Amino acid sequence: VGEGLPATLITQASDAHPKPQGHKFTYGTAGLRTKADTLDSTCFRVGLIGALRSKKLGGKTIGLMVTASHNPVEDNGVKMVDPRGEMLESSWEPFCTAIANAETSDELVASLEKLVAHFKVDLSAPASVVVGYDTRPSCQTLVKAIIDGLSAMGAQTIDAGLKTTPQLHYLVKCLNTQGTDEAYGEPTEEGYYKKLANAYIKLVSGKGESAPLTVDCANGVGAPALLNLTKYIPAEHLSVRALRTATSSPNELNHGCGADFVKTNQCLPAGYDKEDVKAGERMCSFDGDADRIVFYYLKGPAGAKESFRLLDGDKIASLAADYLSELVKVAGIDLELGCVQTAYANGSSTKYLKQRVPVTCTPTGVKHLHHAAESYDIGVYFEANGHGTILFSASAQRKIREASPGSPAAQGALEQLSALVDLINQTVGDALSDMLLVEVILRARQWGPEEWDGAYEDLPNKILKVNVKDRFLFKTEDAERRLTSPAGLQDKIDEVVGKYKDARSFVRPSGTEDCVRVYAECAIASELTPLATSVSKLVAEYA
Ligand code: G16
Repeated sequence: VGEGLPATLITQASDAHPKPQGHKFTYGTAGLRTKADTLDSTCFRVGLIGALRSKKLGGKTIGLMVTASHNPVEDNGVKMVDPRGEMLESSWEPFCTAIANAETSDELVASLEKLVAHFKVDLSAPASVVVGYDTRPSCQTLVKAIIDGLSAMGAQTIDAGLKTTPQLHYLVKCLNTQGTDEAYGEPTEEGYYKKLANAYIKLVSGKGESAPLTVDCANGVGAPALLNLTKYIPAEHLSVRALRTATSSPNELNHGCGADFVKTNQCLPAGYDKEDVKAGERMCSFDGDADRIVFYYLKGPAGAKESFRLLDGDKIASLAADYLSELVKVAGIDLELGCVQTAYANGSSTKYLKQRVPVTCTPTGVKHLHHAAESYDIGVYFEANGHGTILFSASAQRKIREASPGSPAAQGALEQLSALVDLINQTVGDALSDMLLVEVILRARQWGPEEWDGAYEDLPNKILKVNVKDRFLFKTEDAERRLTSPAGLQDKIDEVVGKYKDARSFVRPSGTEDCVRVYAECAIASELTPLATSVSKLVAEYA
């Protein structure tokens, strides 16, 4: 108290990281993200903000992850992680945008002062920030800019090095809970692998040998992470064939592969026809920072488009919700399980889930889903694009630990639940942890992908991107299911949608790419393209 911002140090350091004049940055769906060559000043400023956030929380460790996840290699960004491993508290977001957009050093100091005053940050408190990054070539310079920001604020900096995004979230939670009753794990990458591997081995032991799983690593940081994880799991329990592991060819990142490519195009990664993929085999794709996963398989001959079957985030949610509900029932404990989805969830999945458990819909972005999932004892949240996890509340974990089983079956279910609490990365969606979760359930049920796929049939669906001059003209309400601006557009969309059977379509600005997204689904496959293109045309007319 009484201490001010180190304005001279900030100004001097800021001069080495000038803001591109006139450029507008926005804190979006997953933090600040745009073309990497414009991000130096933003990263420096994110370093300053990270230090202030840590000070605000009395020196708890904050995480900064340099990545643009599913975006192409020329993009980059920063995801900000709060002490329990969740995304930055949303009330800080507008301040981040204002600080990133301050044109001069004086404006920068003034905008930081506003944040300090608004949140009553005690500047004499210590600050600690852990920084990780993915495989993008631009990361090194951007991490240096962040560290300059942290140094100007006198924050303690922990360089975590190359990490997947969920590993960084894990580290943050471990660092903040070590030595307490809620200790989350050993705060090292090795500790992360050991925690997942030990839980997984407990869950699959005695369930027979694993059939091979083909993993598309998106040519990103998931490739070395998967390789490291497999060192802790005997091959009889997990047999993976890792493809698209070319991390030293930066242009290959997310290129024709990865979870976003597979989900958006609803096809195999490019070139898989030459990779000897067989009908009925399980395959999955990570995204560029390994926080998303989608599964898929071929029902018929390779090469035929209609053979491809996607098992996306919605299908993972249904698989997990069913399995966990059963375990809870057998265990004989009283826990409410609920699911959280976004508007992108396929209508069939929502219908399927709603017949079984409570379902909530939030806007896009794990930050929204995560918080909604916290209101259940067991909160299953997945975006259709494969980003998701499962949260067990503190009281649910206690009930699982302390329950006295009434039968050997109940005891088995409680042991499974307790191992699942450790297997599932409860800080954020995690491709590696989710991959193991799906493997556990399929092995427990003795299912192949076809049995899993049998839960419900997806409505035909499509996501299109429309490039517009100013995507911020598009504003939404009702969990992004309806537009409030541009005026009149929603009525036109409703008119179009009304012409098709069981149709749904919505429009929203992307928070990670410079485009507007159009989602469309309907009952009759041949009507899908006319529906999606009509809505896209309307968007272009109103833009
Ligand atoms: C990020 C978010 C996800 C979101 C995705 C697309 O994913 O973490 O929650 O679904 O962006 O968002 P938008 O449609 O706003 O561009 P990632 O994997 O790129 O970090």
